[in-house]
Amino acid sequence: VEVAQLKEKLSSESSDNPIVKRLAMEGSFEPKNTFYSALKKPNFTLSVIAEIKRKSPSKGHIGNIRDPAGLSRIYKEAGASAISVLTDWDGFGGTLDDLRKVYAAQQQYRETYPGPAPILRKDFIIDKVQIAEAAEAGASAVLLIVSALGTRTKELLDATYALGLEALVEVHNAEEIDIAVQSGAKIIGINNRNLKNFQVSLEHAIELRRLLPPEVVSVAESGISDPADAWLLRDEGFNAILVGEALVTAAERNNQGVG
Ligand code: IGP
Repeated sequence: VEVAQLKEKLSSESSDNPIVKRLAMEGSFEPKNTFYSALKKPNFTLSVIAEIKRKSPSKGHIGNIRDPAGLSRIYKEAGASAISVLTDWDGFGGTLDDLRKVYAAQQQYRETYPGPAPILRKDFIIDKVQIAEAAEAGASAVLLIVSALGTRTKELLDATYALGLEALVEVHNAEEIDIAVQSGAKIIGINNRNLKNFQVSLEHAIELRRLLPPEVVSVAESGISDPADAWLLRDEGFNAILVGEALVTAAERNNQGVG
């Protein structure tokens, strides 16, 4: 991702939203911990973050998803612990409006245990305004990608916490794990997909997970399509997996909320 390019198209929507503006300027809240506690279950219990994803640069078309709210209910009722919503339009065909709809749909579980699934805003976040947008739209957490942010990871993580949100901090190698941990990350996602060649390697994620401090919640991301992969990752100690394509195509096969 070209950070300069991202900067250019940034906050088209947010610039005229007074709530986002106010949040970005003066936000100071206590993080609610909903994302962390949704993912951290007793040892050897694997949580699933189910993703709403229409297409991707590496795979092309994945699913039409006319009704993201309905798909989020299917995910929730199938046992998902959290919902990830891609809000990047150019690469993934998602919008912040998808996230708003998913938030509204999840509110119907307010009176049930353990309540609505917390929502992750999945996007290329490089500015505090995008975190304020996420908060305003109903997200509990945002994705922060260390390979895009480098030494700015701490600045954006601090901004996330100040807005009362949590972060999934994404890493690809040992050096990025160091940056994430030193920046105060509490939830770290190891991306199985190598962003340079799009190859997926679970072994790579398993090796890297051993470098995480024990109190950090570990998430394995990308390319997980087989229950055997999930069992393996669970046995290796991952707290959660993040699954997009396999769940979208399964729902589409069953004609549920997709297509
Ligand atoms: C989901 P998959 O292979 O199950 O659809 O992958 C998720 O890990 C992937 O969408 C993802 C992603 C990202 C997308 C991981 N990191 C960063 C956009 C930006």
